[in-house]
Amino acid sequence: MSSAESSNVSVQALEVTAEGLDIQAAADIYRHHGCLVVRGLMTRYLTAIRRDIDRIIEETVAGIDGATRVEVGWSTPNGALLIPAPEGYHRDKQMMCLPLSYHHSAAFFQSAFDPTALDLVEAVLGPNIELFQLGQSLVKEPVGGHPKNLHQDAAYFEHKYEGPMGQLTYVVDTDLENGCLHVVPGSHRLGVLKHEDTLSHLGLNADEWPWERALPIVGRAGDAIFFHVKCIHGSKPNRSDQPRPVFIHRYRRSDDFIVINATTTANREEAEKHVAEAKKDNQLHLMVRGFREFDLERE
Ligand SMILES: O=C(O)CCC(=O)C(=O)O
Repeated sequence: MSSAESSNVSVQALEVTAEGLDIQAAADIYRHHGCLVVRGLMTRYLTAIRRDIDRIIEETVAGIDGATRVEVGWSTPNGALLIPAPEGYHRDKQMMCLPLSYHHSAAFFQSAFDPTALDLVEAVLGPNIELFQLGQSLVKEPVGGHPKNLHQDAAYFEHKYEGPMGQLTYVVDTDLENGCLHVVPGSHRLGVLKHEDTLSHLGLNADEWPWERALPIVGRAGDAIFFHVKCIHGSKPNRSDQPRPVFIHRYRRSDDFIVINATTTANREEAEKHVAEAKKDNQLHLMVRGFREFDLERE
């Protein structure tokens, strides 16, 4: 194992509780390990967000027959992303990404402004922070819903500076049976690794990066896991009889921007040729803290 990984890190070393949170201590854990678990951080938003996720799941199921082919699967009319279902499943397609976004759900948008979460993000990224993209929700369907192979988000969106700080929240109690997140503490110091095309899109080579190299984070609904854009993470299939949804906010420095955007090895290879052309100009997102100064270079 590389020296950048801390093979003996326990979940206890990564976790804090939202109540009475010591922001600087939490930020230190994040900086050191590239990941941090804040127990109970998002509990107060759950009922409303769960209601909206359930509505989107209903809309998505109703739209599956009208789904059209896209590069990495199928898209339903409401914008959900589907991938091939596991063998023996009652449909040929399963849900992966739900169109839960700041355009769709006020409850979800409000939760992106959680003051404690933003204090923590500010302690790591500095005073001027924007939302990266429009938020995300992933659902694993019951009885074998997709695994997300170990990967770094930087394989999908590599940034000029620090990159986004992700915050993934469990919407239901999540454990080894229904597909809890696994993280590799310290892996954010490994640089961007070579990824392969897998069923769940870009992923690390499974022989080189077996699940045993990662630490499972079992948690309650409302627990939030912060992870660095280069922190290796992923989750196993959902073997329970209920869906396993999560939602994700991503925050970045207001001057940061994508230099490589990819979903497959082929389009990543192409994007790598254009790094020098990347600019902030068309990547202004919504500010959640601080101020964006006028920048003539950008305009
Ligand atoms: O749904 C999950 O558990 C994994 C989410 C994830 O890995 C990602 O969004 O990058």
